[in-house]
Amino acid sequence: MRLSTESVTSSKDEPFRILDANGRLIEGRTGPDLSDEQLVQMYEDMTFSRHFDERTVSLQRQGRMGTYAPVAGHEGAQIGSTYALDRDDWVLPTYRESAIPLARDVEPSEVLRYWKGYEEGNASLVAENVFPINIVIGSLIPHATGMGMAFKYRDDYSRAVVCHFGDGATSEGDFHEALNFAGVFDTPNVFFCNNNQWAISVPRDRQTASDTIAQKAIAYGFDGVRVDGMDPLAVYRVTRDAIENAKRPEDDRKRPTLVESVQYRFGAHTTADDPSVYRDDDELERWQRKDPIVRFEKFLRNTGRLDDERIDAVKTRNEERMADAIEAVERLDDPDPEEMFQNVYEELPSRLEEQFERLQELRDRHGDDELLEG
Ligand SMILES: Cc1ncc(C[n+]2csc(CCOP(=O)(O)OP(=O)(O)O)c2C)c(N)n1
Ligand SMILES: [Mg+2]
Repeated sequence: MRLSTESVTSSKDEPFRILDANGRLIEGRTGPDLSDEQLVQMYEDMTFSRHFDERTVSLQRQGRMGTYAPVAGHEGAQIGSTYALDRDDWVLPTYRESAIPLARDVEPSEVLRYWKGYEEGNASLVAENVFPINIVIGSLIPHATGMGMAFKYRDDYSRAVVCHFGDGATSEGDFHEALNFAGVFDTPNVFFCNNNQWAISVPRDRQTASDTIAQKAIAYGFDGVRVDGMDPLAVYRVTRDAIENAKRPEDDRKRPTLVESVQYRFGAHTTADDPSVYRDDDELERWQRKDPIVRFEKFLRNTGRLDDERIDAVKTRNEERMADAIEAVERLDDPDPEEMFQNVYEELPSRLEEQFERLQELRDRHGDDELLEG
């Protein structure tokens, strides 16, 4: 488990971190190679993500949004790793990573559009080198390796491919196949595991008997590293190192890296879940004390980059940006339910054909409004 510079020091028990709980640089660690402006923008992106989350959950509760998977607790991991990307790199997020397209300048209304059931919202990500989101656990990982292989075949060493997935995904065959191929074909991949301790109601210790997820990289012949996912600066550093390694491997190094980002989801798995039935409030409170936004805000205040006035300005901008996005998405007509059957198969398999016909019958008999209420 080694990467260049300081992040090499990450050990089994202590994930690599740069900031302590009070937002101070840990002794011996250096700050990131980001300008003051970029650091404050990073804070704005993290706080916007939190606001986006709160508003979207509230809209879902009011019946104005579809099922949504909250980000809260993951902002440091998502924004820190996204800031480490170069413009031409690709990132493959899961359903939990709404902050990633937002930080890559995808319009918030497009991200909302996806969660409201419009496939077009997903398609718009591609312009910013963000792969379309899907909900099938682990399924993006072989695509990421395939993308890495394609760049290598084309002798294009200017791009890395960063793929996100959860701790639960590491139990899927897709994870193992993808990492095995990446090791054998030495592809420019960063496999970013958001270990948030739970896969819905399955705790991390029921997911794998390995001490760490990072150590699984050893079996595939490349580096694995653990990072504190609630420290955006540490995540930035580790991901940056991994991306640089993917593009400029030394002779004895493999290009791919497995990053285990150790963090916690504060909210429910999705708006269709109730975490109080399977996890303790104490655990949640312990992790809330490491809130990545509070910690980063302390760092920016301690170092004179942020004050009350600037924070208020960020808050106002976030609220206006989100209000505009909601207005834009609510101006659209509801998506056509027939879209559920499009864009996957050239020709519908018979089982889906039957379901499609059944939908037509129900629409004819009841009309869409009654159907949705029922
Ligand atoms: C192949 C597959 N199996 C099961 C599911 C149902 N499912 C949705 S989310 C989830 C848990 C995933 O947990 P994890 O990978 O840790 O990601 P997290 O939600 O914690 O970010 C499961 C089992 C699915 N979507 N796809
Ligand atoms: Mg998880």
